[in-house]
Amino acid sequence: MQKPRIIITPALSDNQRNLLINRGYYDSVLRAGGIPILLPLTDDPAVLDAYLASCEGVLFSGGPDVHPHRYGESVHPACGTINELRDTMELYLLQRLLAEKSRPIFCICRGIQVLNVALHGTLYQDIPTEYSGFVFSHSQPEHECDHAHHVTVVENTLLSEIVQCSSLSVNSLHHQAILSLAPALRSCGVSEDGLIESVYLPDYPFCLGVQWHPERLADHDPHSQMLFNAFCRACSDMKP
Ligand SMILES: [Mn+2]
Repeated sequence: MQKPRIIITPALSDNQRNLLINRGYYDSVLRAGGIPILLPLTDDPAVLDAYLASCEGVLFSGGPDVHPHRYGESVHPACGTINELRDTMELYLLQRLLAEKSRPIFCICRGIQVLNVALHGTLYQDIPTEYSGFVFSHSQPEHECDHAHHVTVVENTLLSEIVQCSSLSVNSLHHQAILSLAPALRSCGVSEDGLIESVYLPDYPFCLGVQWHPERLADHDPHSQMLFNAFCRACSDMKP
């Protein structure tokens, strides 16, 4: 079988001169049998349409905060770095994907937040200052590649089907999270302190979001690699 081509949205270096991608995204897709392809940072629909036409699946990677005006709010002082070009690019890609329903989608960290905003949900702009249920830090860079907290897996969801267990040990590198869940999305994973950490879109071939970073765990954690395997399998299955 031909390997599915997976396009991945890029991050930008602090000096804005380099497109970046953590190698875990590439390695996890490669282990899953896919071909990872990094996108340029552009909001040109003709370019994005061409990339979409040439791929079987789209991975929305981690990155800066979505501009709050995208969900009807002003910028909170604790909101982090924003890249409006990337907002425009990713919201365009999602709009196309969700309309066509023909390519699997995997959304990681910022990705789950963009997905929620694209479907009319909202975000906590900063967990420590806006979420009263906050009991431990969700920003644990010292545990980038190991356990930071648990996620309870909701039964009978896309996530439970994939991982076949009721609890996951995850890392945590986010200061924002889903506040109001988009009406079309379903929660499929919740942290010990009550934040939505995973969502999926029913009635779509494969659309999964996770708030943690499985790409940094997948080389030693089977449940993390299972997410990439299921995504790439779905991409292969959709190939004509
Ligand atoms: Mn977390």
